[in-house]
Parts: sequence; structure tokens; C-alpha cells
Amino acid sequence: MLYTAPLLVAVCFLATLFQTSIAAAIPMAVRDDATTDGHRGGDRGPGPEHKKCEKLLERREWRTLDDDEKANYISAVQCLMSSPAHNPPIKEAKSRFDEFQAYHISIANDVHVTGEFLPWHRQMVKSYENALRNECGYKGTQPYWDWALDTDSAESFFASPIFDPDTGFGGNGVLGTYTLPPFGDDSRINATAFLGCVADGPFKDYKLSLGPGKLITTHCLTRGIDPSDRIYLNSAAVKNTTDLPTYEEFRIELEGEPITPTHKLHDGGHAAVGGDMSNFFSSPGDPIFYLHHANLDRTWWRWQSMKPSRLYEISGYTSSTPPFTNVTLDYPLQMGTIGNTVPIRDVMDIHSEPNCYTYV
Ligand SMILES: [Cu+2]
Repeated sequence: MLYTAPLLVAVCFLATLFQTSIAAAIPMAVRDDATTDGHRGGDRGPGPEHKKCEKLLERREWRTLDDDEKANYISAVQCLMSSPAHNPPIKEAKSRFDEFQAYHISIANDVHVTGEFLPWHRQMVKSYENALRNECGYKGTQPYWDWALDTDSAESFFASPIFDPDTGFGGNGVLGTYTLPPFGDDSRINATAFLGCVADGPFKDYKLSLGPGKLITTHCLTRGIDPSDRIYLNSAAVKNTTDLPTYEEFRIELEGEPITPTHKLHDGGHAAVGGDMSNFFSSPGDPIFYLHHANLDRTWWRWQSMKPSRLYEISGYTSSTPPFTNVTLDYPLQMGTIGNTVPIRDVMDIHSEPNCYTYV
């Protein structure tokens, strides 16, 4: 089976403003005062110093978890799927798991293609990890999916431990088991990505209440795994991204279409899994969403960690449509009922309160 690379979105790319903010909330001892890496000055207001964490939760790659740890994570996700929603923005959202998806659907147009893309998804994944731990008794941390381990390998992409039916999230959709309902352009549905229902693994009987796209339908977990996207997810693609000198270039190269002409790490990962995961709005209906976004967050953290001046570097617009305003460190990351609404400043340093996690 062959799929053409899906176009996730159809909005025009609007020129981004090349504006960089660097906060000085970096300990002087490690501060890189040279700032010769392409910065143009801008907002250097330090804001309140964030307290460094005493303990860090260590987020690990999925395949380094042992079978019990994997099972504990999956059980916690299933717990969220059976816990009632609190106050979701879409009333058909039944569970807490749905509530995260509903919030993403409702805010998707503001938190993609914009400067807050990475900070917002960082806070979303943190909020999800908090819900697993605080509402479902999960003792572990949010795992990530390092796709480069699969895409650099000679093994079939389908053989990724992430798709394992016993110790992963189940495999591909099965052709002929799912029919897309009628949908309009505003749901940004790429029909070829919806191969069918996932027929194995822990979510084979799970029913989503929302999606695909902005539609509200009860349906199976859909996928259409597309190995042609592996070229966007290998270690060369990661290096092309982390080699970029400014946040502005980095975030654009990482996010992908429609800011770039082809898929990149972000949309490449979404499209590689296919089904709901490939959709701009409803992607958090596939539990793999959180492992993919944790890896994007890790990639951002790796880039941030390369130079002290990058720790508080932020840029881009607050919206994808006019009127345009630049994001600042004070810009609020709206989380509704899924987590705490905080200014971007608060999520920039994952080793500081209230974040307190790291990637190993
Ligand atoms: Cu998103």
C-alpha cells in the first residue's frame, strides 16, 4: 500500500516575524554573554527567577521501560479513559482522556503554526503526566517515542516496539474496518490516512467519542501507518533541526507544514501513524500522541540545552491569522480544565519549578 504524503493543513503560510526574546533568568555562572548566535536583542527582561527543582522525574524512551513499567503506563491511560470528564469544552467528551482531546480540538488553531506551539504542547504533556499520576495512581513518568531509533534501523517501521500488540499501543489499522463519515474542509481530514481500525493491542476495543477532525462521532481508534514518512523522522532530520541557531528557525523546521513545504519532525510523526493521530484537531485521540509530543519536547530541550542563552528564547506570533502580535514570555498558555494556565516563562526550564522533569 502506498500513500502520498498527507497534507495535514491547508492554510496559507503567513510570514513569520524574526523577533527573538531572551530572558536573563539564567544563572550568571553559566550565562553565555557572547550571544553571537544570531540574536537580535529584543526583550531581555528576566522576570522572576524560577526555583530549581530538588528532584527531577526522569522521562524515558518507551523501549527502555520493562514490561511491567509499560503495562503500568497503559493501565494509567486506560484509567483516564474510564474516568469521567470534569468540564470539557465539547460536551460529548465523556472521559478525562477525551477532555484532553476536546481541549486540543478547541484550541488547535491557536497553538499550531505559532510561537507558542512548543511551550503549549510542553504544558499539555505535563498536564497529562500530572493527570496520570495524580488521578490514576501512576507512579512512573511520561515516556517518549524516539522515532529515530526506528527510522535509522533497517527493520520495518511496523516493527517499532511502539506498535507492539502485547507491550505497545497496537499496530496498524485494518483496511475495510472503518468508513469515514462525511466531512468538510474545516476538519482537515486526509482520507488516505484512515486505513481502518486498530485490531490488536490494548486499545482495540476502545471507542473515541470525538473526531476525526472536528466531527463528533463514536468510532474505533484508527490508524494508517505510513513508512514513507520515516525520512522525516531519522537522526539526520533531527540533526538538521537541532543545528539551527535561533528559536525561530528551530521551531519552524520542527513543526512542518504548512510553514515548511514538506513534512518535518512534528507532522512527519503524526502522518507516520495516520488515522486520528494524523489530524490537526483530533490527534490526541491516539495515546501515541503523548509519546510523540514528549519526544518533540525532548528535542526542544536538547536544543535549549546547547547554549544558556536558549533557555528563555522565544519568538513567533501568538496567532496564525491577523492581527499579529509577538509572543512574549508573559503570554499565557491556556489549559482550560486539563491543567494549569501558566505564562510561557514558567515552562521554559524543565529543571525548574513547577516542571521538574528531565529526559534520559
Ligand atoms: Cu497539537
